[in-house]
Amino acid sequence: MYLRIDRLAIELPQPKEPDPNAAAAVQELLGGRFGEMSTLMNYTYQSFNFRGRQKLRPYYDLIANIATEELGHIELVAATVNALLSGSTRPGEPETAPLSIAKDLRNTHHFIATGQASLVGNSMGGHWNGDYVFSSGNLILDLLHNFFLECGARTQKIRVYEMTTNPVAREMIGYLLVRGGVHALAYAKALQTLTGVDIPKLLPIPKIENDKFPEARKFEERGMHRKLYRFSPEDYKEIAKLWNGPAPDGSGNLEVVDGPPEGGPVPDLPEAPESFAPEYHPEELAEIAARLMRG
Ligand code: MN3
Repeated sequence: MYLRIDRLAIELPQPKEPDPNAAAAVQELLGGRFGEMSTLMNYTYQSFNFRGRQKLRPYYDLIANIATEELGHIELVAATVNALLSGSTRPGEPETAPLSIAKDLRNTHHFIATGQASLVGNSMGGHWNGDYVFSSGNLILDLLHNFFLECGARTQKIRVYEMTTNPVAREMIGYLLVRGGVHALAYAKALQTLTGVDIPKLLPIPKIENDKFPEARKFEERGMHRKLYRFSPEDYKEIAKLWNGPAPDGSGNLEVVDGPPEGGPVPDLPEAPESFAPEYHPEELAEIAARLMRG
């Protein structure tokens, strides 16, 4: 089962200007093959399908716990896409074509299929799909796949970072580079305990440290690259058997933190009357809210 906290993983800055083409590029990190939907669903199904959970508890706990953090990552990337899309168009009567700018933007689906909001798809508008989930049932093979997936995800995050200087996109990418680094190292260490092979030595892929990215460096200075959050009130405690010892960068010891990061507020997305989202006019919304308050 899941509990949910109505906060984002970080405090996401809100953009001064809309940037719908940056939103289109960021979609890859949400619904591309190596996006957060893929890390989420791979670890989720591997945890559902895990055999021998009692004997292999630390490995089950690791996969299940990281899966839960990934839920917060799809939420953060979706919030980034939404922030970048907000204000792309202005309210206006339909005959004035208030959405006309959208026909020349990278992803018209943002303006037709949704009310200027995130899609479960990639930067080219292709849908995320279940074929991206690898759940072989072989523990070493699944962990090896997860290590590969995190390295692929890191490569693509860096490429999107190189495509946009938008501070909202870069803040999100900086944070997820740090968290993805934790997950790649966790899977590498898990593989090392099972096989004796020094997999952590392969990192980082690609061969550029996170501290080259100012937005990632900021989170590392807060020690977030050493912390594995335990996303459960009582469970998944055996992750500490895998997540321990010195951090590879020599900055301190790896530690399990009980509970999620403090995070930040979920931004309140403005209404977009020209997209009929959410349709009601502000006065009507206030009236409905007042009615509900009266009970
Ligand atoms: Mn992630």
